[in-house]
Amino acid sequence: MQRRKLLTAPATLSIASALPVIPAKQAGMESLQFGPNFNFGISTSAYQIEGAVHEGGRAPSIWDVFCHEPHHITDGDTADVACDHYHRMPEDIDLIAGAGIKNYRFSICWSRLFPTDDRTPNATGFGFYDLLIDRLLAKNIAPWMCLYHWDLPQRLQERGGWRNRDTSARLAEFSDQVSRHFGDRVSHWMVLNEAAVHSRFGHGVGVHAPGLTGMASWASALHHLNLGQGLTIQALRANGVKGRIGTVACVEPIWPSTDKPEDVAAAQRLDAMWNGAVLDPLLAGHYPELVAEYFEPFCQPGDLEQTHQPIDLLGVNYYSRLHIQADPSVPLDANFGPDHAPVKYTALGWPIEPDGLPEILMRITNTYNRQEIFISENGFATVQDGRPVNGLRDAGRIAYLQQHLSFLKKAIDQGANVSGYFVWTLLDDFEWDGGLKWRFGLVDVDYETQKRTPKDSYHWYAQLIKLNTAVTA
Ligand code: GCO
Repeated sequence: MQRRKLLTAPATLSIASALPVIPAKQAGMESLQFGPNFNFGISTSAYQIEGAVHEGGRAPSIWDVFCHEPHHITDGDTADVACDHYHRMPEDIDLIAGAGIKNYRFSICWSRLFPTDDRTPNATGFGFYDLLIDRLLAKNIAPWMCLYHWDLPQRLQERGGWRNRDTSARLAEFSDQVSRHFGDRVSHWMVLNEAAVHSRFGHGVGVHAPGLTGMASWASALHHLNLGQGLTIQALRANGVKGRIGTVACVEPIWPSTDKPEDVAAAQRLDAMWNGAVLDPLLAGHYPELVAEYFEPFCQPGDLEQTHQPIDLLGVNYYSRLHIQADPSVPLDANFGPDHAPVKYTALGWPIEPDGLPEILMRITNTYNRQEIFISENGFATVQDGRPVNGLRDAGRIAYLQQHLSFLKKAIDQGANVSGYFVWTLLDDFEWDGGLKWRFGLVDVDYETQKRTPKDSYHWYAQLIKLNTAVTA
């Protein structure tokens, strides 16, 4: 996600390569003990790694169309091949197993499973995910399946996509069929990934697929995502799936850049839009007052009972705080503003703020009745052209992960009910509008040869998991 699309990067970046180098073999792991029931995992998504966009009967998604239009993606990259995971899936699962990771969150590609219409399954597509899940289970890795990570079939976009209320029912119908097929083997079901980003960036400001803009477009897309999520949770429960049911949201503390009243008010509005309008309909059955008016044209009587469903656990993607100032030239009069010094940045210009993690976890804990949470994404990108000069020696990434894990522990000590932590991500992958240049993986991918090479952080994470397992076994 390009969190800073609406502003220019800070003039002086103290980039994370300047973080203290922590030797992978020490790295202060002794303090990172999370107990016997804690789930360490790793996350990916279908569109970002699979490639093979024309194979196995797959039809285009909105992202295929968006990538092939000019000027959307850095360097004109596409995900046509990406990490070629579709052909290299066994090797990639072996990498997960090789690090001792016992939980894998992945997403499924809707237009691979139902390319032509909503009722005709594509046996080749189902076969691919059957093999994936069976291989995971054979390696004793729990499959955490995300049903929708932004790659809507283009055929549904042509009928209005998420601005069309019917797409909510289509998601539930898709999930119903998928859960009947995989319901005996999936350990955790995640309905959506980051409805805030998908609605705002894809349907509000147009920097993600399907490239739409405007407040009405954003609000209708988000409401229909929320509704589709509620209907899906009910469908999964009705099918009696074995796995636990949840969803994934990016939840970030939103701070005003200054204490000027207009900046404080702008931060409150953005918080209602970014965090509240995703969590409240699901966990409390309403929209936040500050933005409720935008949803009125789309929210029909009874909708908020449908969106308000009990979940077993909430995935929280955390990268940093958002620092916001008033800016009348953008929707909601709220734009990114200067950060609070002293803050370090990743190479993407995202602030490194591990102390924001307990802040947001305690807020969720206190607001939503101690909801069980897992960290579904947390990770660190470098930006790279060509082959890595020193990309495998990723001390900055190790430091980032370690700092976030220490603050996660603080949140647990303060009472947050957190049962897992998943790193974003296994492989360097296709990072949406950032293309192939942003490298988040624990494993380096040479896109010329598709050779995978574990970085230091991969070995560090393996060691952390081993240490936790050894102590708790
Ligand atoms: C998101 C998505 C991931 C991203 C990751 C890094 O948060 O945008 O869930 O698909 O790739 O967060 O940007």
